[in-house]
Amino acid sequence: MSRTAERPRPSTTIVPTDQGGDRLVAGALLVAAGVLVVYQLLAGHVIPPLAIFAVLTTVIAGALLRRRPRWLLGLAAAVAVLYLGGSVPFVLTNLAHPESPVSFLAEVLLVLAFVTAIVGVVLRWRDAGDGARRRLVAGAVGIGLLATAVSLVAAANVDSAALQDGDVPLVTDRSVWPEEVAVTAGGVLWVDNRDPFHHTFVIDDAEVHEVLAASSAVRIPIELVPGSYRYWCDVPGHESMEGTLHVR
Ligand SMILES: [Cu+2]
Repeated sequence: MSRTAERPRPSTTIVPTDQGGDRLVAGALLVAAGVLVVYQLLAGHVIPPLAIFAVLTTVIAGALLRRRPRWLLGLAAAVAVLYLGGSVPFVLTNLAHPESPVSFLAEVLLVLAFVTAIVGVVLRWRDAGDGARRRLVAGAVGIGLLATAVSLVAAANVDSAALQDGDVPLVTDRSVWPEEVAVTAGGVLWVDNRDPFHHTFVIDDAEVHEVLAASSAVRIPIELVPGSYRYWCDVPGHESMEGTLHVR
């Protein structure tokens, strides 16, 4: 009689399968990838770091859904930590402007998705059950809905200034400003932000710093000594938005 034939396989060789845990991490990464793609479509141009993370998250999510070696989960967590760590300045500025719903909510969703992925990996490694995963998802969805409500209320309260006779218009579109604009001393500049993101209108030499909510305009009296001034947007990543204001 053979005893070895019926001996169960040692438990150490059994790789625990937890498809729900892997799907949660993969789903969170796919949400992040989707937000990154939509954000670039709305911006109207490719933003290389965001494009790289969109590809990375999609590839890792796809691999996680097909096979589940534990190093893939480690890679998923590492990419999430890398994104959150590398985007701190952008996250902080976008989260500080709920009145611009597109950039605010994109940032909220990205943070929630990557944090969910990281916590999902931890839960997976701890072999936590469905209950813990459900609470994680419910918490993320709840915060997302609350953020949406806050942002919509803030956006509804933005006052946008209308163009008045004699105003000199300065219109930004797809994060580009005209290279030059001329205004007479004592005149008014009507700065119109047509982007779904907030911008700032800054003239360092004159201590001018106006925040422009998404899809809104402000009127800025130009009380400056005639001359040329550099204006720019100091939102992180928008440094190429600049031009010259000629005051006559
Ligand atoms: Cu800007």
